[in-house]
Amino acid sequence: MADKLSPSDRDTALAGLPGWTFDASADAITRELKFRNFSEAFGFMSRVALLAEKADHHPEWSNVYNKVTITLSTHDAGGLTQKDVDLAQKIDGLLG
Ligand code: HBI
Repeated sequence: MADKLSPSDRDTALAGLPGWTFDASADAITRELKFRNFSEAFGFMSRVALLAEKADHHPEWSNVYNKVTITLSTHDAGGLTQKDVDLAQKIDGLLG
């Protein structure tokens, strides 16, 4: 199982993920995205789902029309780990 990131490792990781915010109460990172319409939002979610399944690491997320809110945390570890940072980077990579 992945270990929770130390506060300094977390800060270093967050500095490289400017679109994400840290939620201390959940020990998780969150990003909210807006697309032109539902079809683009859902297409993006499909691409994230394939990445997540491949990594066996899955987002908590919600979608309302063109808005997608993603929260990443490692449930097995009870907080933020490198797995979340890796998935956040892959998600950002889809955004071009
Ligand atoms: N996704 N976000 C997240 N956190 C986990 O701990 C996690 C997961 N997806 C699959 C998974 N763990 C499995 O490895 C275990 O639950 C078996």
